[in-house]
Amino acid sequence: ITLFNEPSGAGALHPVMATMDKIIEYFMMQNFSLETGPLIEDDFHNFEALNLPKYHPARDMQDTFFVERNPDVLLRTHTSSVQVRVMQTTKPPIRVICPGRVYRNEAISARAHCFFHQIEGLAVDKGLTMADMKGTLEYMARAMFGEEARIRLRPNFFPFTEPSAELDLWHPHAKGGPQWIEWGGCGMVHPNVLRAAGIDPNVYSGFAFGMGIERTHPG
Ligand code: 2NM
Repeated sequence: ITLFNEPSGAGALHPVMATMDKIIEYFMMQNFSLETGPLIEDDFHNFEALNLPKYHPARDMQDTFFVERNPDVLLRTHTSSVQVRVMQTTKPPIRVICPGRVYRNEAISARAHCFFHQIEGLAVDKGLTMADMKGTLEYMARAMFGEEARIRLRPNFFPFTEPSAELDLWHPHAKGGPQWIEWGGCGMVHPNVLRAAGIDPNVYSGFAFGMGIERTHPG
C-alpha cells in the first residue's frame, strides 16, 4: 500500500473556479488586492452597515438563511460584508476584490441555486466617479471575453449604492452565440455605507460592483 500512485491526469478545475481565477488574475494585474471573509456573518456586516436597516424586505426569511433561529447569525447573502471590514480597517485609497460563495433562500431552478459565487469589487479614493467605474468594468470585460466584449449599465436600485445600475455583458463567445448577459450590478457607494465604516463621504467617494460567476457561462 506504500507503492507510489501515479497521478491519473484526469480531472480539471471546476468551471466556476476557473472563471473566478481568471477574473481575480485580471484585477490583481490592475493593483486590486484580494480579501476573503467568513461565510457565516452577523447582521451588522451583512445588512446594517450596507444601508439595509431593520425591517428592510431583503432581510426577510425568504431570502436569508439564518443560523439557529438567531437573527444576528446568518449565511452571507453577498460578499459586500467582507468589503465592510476592509473599509473599517483600511485608510483609502482602497482597491479590493472579494470573491466567494454566497447564500440565498430562493427556489432552485436551472438559472438559480440557493448558493452561488460572486466577485465583488470596491474602490474608494478622492474624486472617484461613475466614469472610473465604467472604464474599470469595460476594460475587464474586454480582457476576459475579447475585444468585441461590451458592457451596458441600466438604472437600478440597491440600498448600498447611489446611483445604482444593472451590469450587462455583451458576451461575443457565449454558448448560444453572441448575447447580452445580466451579469451583476454596480454603483457609487452610498454615503451612509462609507459613514458606517468610518470613512468621511465628504472627502472620499467610491464605486462598487458585483458579478455572478455562474452567470458568465450561460446555456
Ligand atoms: C453589487 C452591486 C452594487 C457593492 C457595494 C459594496 C459596498 F460594500 F461598498 F457597499 N460592495 N459591493 C455592490 C454594489 C455589489 O453586486 C451585485
